[in-house]
Amino acid sequence: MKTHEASPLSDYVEYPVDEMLQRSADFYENIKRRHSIRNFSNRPVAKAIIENCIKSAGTAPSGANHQPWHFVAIHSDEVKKQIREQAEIHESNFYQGRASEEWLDALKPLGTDANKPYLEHAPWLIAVFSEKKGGITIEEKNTNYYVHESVGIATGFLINALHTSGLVTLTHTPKPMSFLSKVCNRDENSRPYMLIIAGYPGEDATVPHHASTKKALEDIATFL
Ligand code: IYR
Repeated sequence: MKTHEASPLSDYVEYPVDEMLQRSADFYENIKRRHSIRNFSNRPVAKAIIENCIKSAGTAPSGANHQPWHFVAIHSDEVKKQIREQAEIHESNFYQGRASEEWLDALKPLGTDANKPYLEHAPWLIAVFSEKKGGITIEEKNTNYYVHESVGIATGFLINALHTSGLVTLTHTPKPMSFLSKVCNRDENSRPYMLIIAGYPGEDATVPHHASTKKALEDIATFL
């Protein structure tokens, strides 16, 4: 039977209210400069930066603190090539018929297609996996809770960390994604969740107008 033990909160930092207001405004100004980029430079990015970003993702809250995630950071040209090949096969099927007309219509303003050169050009691909079974240590194989929610939050932390470090990102969800398990040597307990592409923007990187149209506060929030 596990027991409850706790230490006093010692690393909380309280800011004066004015500073808090300024910090919240600054955070918004910074995070709204994050865009999904589909044109990457092949400039290298140090592994240590990616390690720090993944460590940040690993601090996310999760069901029973089981941390039901695994990140495969891919730098190898050979592995990137395999991922591009596989993803493009699936994406071709998607764009040539598997996707509904409505879906393809929704994607038109983003200008996406089945070609995914960034999967080879970008210095880093981070495949995010969710773990069906686990626990507080890596050896455990207990039930994980709120897996999707937990991995979603960790992925958000990861994207924020990469952006804050000065990199651009793309959240990519090839459909189906199961090939990622094989390419990344994950077992059947691991389910591919998302692929994050990270690096410097290419010189001709663009932001689709459609993607920068954000809903107003009144449209996304209700204060009671
Ligand atoms: N996976 C495809 C299609 C795609 C789907 C959605 I929803 C997007 O927001 C963007 C793309 C692709 O990557 O092209």
